[in-house]
Amino acid sequence: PPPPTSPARSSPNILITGTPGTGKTTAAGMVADAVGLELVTVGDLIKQRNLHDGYDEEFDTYWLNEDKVVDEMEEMMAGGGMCIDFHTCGFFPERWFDLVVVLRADTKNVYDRLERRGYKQNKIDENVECEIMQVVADDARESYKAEIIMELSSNTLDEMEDNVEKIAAFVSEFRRSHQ
Ligand code: DAT
Repeated sequence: PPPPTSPARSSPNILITGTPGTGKTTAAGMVADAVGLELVTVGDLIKQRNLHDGYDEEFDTYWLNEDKVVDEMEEMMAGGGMCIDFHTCGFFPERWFDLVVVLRADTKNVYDRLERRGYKQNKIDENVECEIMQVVADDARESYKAEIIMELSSNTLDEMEDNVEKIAAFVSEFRRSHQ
């Protein structure tokens, strides 16, 4: 079988995942700025390009069409240098990513951040439960090699800065060793 990561990439593709409210979009934006990766917020892409099967009124969210998302992203992932931000990770092809970051946050922080975002109570509760049950971390472990997963705590701004530094250091080292 072909190797899961393409030796042709001179700049890595990284995935930043985690329960909504753990800080993905903030961290992904900072990483992309710091090291010059192209940022793709998959939630926005799904809305902009209609990569969904309609709207779920109960949870105020789109029904994800995984095949459409993968088809749409395949070409942009081919050259490397992408920073992908999404709350679900198991359906992406394993070969796309050189690093998978799973952000984690305490229940209270997830709750407060989503409440501030104006989420409905059922959506807040669902996401808090998702974080407690480690749904995204388990999904990542089932889908990617342990060596490429980085699980990072994202409760404070200090932790956020540390996380961005760690991810940026990975990107720099990857580029240095894949010249
Ligand atoms: P996500 O993309 O995972 O839903 P976000 O980046 O939009 O999360 O962050 C949600 C809110 O929480 C936003 O107002 C920024 C804040 N936040 C995120 N990570 C944080 C951290 N480590 N420390 C303090 N605030 C944080």
